[in-house]
Amino acid sequence: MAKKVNKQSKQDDLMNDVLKPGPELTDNMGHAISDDQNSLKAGPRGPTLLEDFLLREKIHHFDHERIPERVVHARGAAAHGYFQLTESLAEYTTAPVLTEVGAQTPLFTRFSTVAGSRGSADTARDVRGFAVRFYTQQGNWDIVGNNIPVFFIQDAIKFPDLIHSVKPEPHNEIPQAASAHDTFYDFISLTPESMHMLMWIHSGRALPRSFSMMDGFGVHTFRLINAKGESHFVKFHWKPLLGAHSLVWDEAQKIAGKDGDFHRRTMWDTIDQGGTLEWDLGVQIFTAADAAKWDFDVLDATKLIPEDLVPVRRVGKMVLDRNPDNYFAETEQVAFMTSNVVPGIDFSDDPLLQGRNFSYLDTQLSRLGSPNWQQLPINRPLTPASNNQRDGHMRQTINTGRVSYYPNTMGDGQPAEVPAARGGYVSYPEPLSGPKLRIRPESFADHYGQARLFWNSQTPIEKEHIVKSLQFELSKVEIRDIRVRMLDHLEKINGVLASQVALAIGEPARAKQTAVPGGSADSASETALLAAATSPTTASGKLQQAAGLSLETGQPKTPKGRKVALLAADGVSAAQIAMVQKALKEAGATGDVVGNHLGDLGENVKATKTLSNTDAVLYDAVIVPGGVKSVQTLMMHGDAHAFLAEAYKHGKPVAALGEGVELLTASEIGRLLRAVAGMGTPASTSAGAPAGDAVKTLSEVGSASLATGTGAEKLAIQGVFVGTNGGTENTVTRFVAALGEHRFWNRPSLGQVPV
Ligand code: HDE
Repeated sequence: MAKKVNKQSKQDDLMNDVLKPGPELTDNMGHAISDDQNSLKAGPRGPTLLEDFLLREKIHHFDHERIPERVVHARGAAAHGYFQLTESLAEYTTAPVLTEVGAQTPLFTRFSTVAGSRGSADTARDVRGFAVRFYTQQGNWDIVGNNIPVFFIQDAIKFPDLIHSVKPEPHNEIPQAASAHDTFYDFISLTPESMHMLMWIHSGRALPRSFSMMDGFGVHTFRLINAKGESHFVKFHWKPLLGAHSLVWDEAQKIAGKDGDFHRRTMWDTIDQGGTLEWDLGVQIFTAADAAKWDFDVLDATKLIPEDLVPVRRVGKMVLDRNPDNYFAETEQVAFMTSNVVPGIDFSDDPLLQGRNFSYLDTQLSRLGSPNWQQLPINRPLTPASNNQRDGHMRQTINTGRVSYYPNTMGDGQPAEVPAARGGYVSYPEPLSGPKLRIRPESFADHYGQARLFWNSQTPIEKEHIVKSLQFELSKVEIRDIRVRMLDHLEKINGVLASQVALAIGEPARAKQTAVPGGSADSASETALLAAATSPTTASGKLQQAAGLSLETGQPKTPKGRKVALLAADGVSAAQIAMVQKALKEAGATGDVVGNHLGDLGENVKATKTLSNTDAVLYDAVIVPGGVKSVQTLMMHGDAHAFLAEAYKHGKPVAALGEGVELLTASEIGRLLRAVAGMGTPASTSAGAPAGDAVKTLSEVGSASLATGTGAEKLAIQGVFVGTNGGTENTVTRFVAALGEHRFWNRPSLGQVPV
């Protein structure tokens, strides 16, 4: 029977199995252990005895502590939370989770990468899994989605091939968590249906800044069924309240080395410090008649429905606010299934979704090892399961009575079937007919039209990053034929795109006009050329561009959730540190004092990170507070110079206060900043200059004029903020507001920054 749930319900349910460590040590059978550190031996130096049941039990458990990792999406992290409905969809569905406004449904959400194994780095270029389980009154409902709204393939039968091609190559198990290799592009170049998704994969979408800054999509078309039994189609969306934002490739690669746990750590820390991660649930609802009018097929998972055709309606909010107690028991053992739907929600005939409905049930058996995996605490529904299934490995429940069949009279005919009128699940009676065929419908045949729609909808810098990504990945493909096949596909998306990639991999350009690619750095001339490069679309509802596809336009701008490095050494201005920390806190951002050493820097300022244990790529922005001694010390530190140069290169807000301005102007980027501010380059400025001299010289030449007048304004437009001791407060305010801009790509000559 349906049971009323609230946001607390699943936590209460899990508490039944939560085990806190007891005061005394026992083995698994409850025997108290007197010595857990020495095995039982025949004499102090003699052989270990077979009789040692304590040793055997401990090692036996250890030997079997691993289960197979997920075939895909092995690397993941999850959190608990709840969903609250703000707008009823009663017109479309009977599912109370989507009709009871204000009701809070507990949920568990797991984010993941696809290709890498469990220990791989969080920031690989990859689609992110975005799987949400609602523990509803009517049983579990899972939206097992991704952060990209389309998929590589149209038919489930191709999934093993796709995954085999992207996984490490079978002969040497290289490369880990990377698509930049021959087998992937061999397959992709023979699979034109993947071109739309490929464009997303090469965009910033595949490099999210954090889990809380990425969109989620159910991808497939689903159905909503209302009380009259009518069906409407629906696409599910998750829209992050912080906006969707991405890293850049150079950063993502460096983070993989500096902190492979970057995304899971950020989520964990946010929640641990009392914060939340939040998304709106959006729906695109449409009818079969609407679908029939469009020039693409809504059953084709390589196509999206542009928001311009069907706006996304925000109907509720997901809040993640509790970290799991145990990674294995919860995050590793959670077993999502696309087939977990509740009455009022149903499937479409998307052949990818149909295949998934089979796969997820099947995979749990080999991963969790028993048909009783649904009884694991994280998987069991809040509505108790009640049926005649019995036995099997690791059965947890003790089902009483003589009756384990239906129909029966000996058990009073129970558990009894539940008619639809009382909430029993009934599949939508879609009329079906037709010959049995292995065939792809004609309506799935356009493979390039929406790839062009995506391309056209990107800003110039986003196009540049897509080109850079393709240049990088294809240059790693060793077999030339494969590289050339890929260029043929890219040309069908856009000629300039194909040309710029061609130039970087030593092939002739395919468009008349070209620009010199800038290596790994953005090239201004290439970006300018790409700005004008668009292609006519097809299969896009007659749109040439669509809303919601670019990460640079239409995103909420907020400093919330951002992390700032405050570069400091002994003698740093405590007042300025306090001012920055206060402003960050008020804006919902955080700041780490990154010192020349850990701990006390004087006047109660504590460094929680050091120049050698952290890095600019782990922050959204950097600020250098004043304090003569502090700045003199930092001036001597190559790491401090590199910190600023790297943050600047990645387009992040950079600021300096008081004497801190001296470090900024003396760093590698000082020359560029002077040029921007229209001040020329003082000969005495060099990163390697002795500290005392540099500070003195630069004080005279630089900071005052950088911090005021038109020079300062020119810098501010590019996200660089300088404040003399008089004007620090205003500088900090502007710097913190700039965090919401995410990146400043209008900085000239970024390619010249040598980090
Ligand atoms: Fe999955 N997928 N998938 N997938 N998928 C799995 O299920 C599969 C697809 C997605 O955090 C597996 O429990 C097939 C699309 C996520 O635990 C497996 C096909 C989308 C997760 C499986 C697809 C996804 C998985 C591996 C082609 C986006 C991780 C372990 C028909 C809409 C969920 C497991 C978590 C996991 C099969 C395609 C998303 C093997 C056969 C499309 C987020 O069953």
